[in-house]
Amino acid sequence: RSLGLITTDLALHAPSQIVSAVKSRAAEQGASVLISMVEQPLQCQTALQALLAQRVDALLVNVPLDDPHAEELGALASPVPVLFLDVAPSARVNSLVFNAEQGARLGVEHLLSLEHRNIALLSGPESSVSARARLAGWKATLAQAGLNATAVAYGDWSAASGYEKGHVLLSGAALPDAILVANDQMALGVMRACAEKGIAIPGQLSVVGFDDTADSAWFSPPLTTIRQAFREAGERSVEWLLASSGGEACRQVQLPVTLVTRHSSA
Ligand code: IPT
Repeated sequence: RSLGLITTDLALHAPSQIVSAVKSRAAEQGASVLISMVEQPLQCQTALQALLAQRVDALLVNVPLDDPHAEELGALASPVPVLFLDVAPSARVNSLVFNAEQGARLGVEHLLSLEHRNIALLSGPESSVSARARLAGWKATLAQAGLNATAVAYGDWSAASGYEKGHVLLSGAALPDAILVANDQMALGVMRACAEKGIAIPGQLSVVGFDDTADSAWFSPPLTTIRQAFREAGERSVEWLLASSGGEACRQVQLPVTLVTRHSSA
């Protein structure tokens, strides 16, 4: 059996950890994985057609896609089953996605419990469904606490953008008490910006990331973050695809995320 995997930039930690899990579980099951990396969502259609031409039995797509785009790809592949990893729950396709809003809520509630009130967000790109859902969760949780969600900047998931936007968020007249950063790589850049500005983490600023990729426990200080169990997601995707024969009703699974408390928040 062979699986086709269409993925976003593998230089990013989260997608590469998902691919690693997919590859090893597929190998255990005697299945091969053909990987196609796209730089933009628009390239998905070409990638999908190329994989279908190589007669893959099922497809996994880890690219942030808006509902109509995902639905179109699902229809194009039919009857070959496709599972999407980065779509909104509203998309009428098979999906296995982490609960992004819940993740942002857990992060903000943790910061509120530490008595922080001025909680900024360093968001992922506006083009990403998951980044938008994390932003919505941050905003909603602050609103429920009667607080304003004003300080927001947008990065591109890279540490470099975290560094640059971290400088922007920290150069206003009043320093936020805390920053929820939409992924751990950007949090690494924020920490570097803080070090340059002489801002103590967690003394003057608490930082909470998102992902809990393998390096995050080794940041200095070790990063408090929202854990997405990428290995489990990759393994479950393979199980699902190998068991699916196509033509079944849509199956949508939402995976919970958890708060991992380390030393960057106090
Ligand atoms: C999401 C990661 O949280 C983020 O760090 C970045 O790598 C992004 O992917 C790339 O698209 S995880 C995704 C399954 C929502």
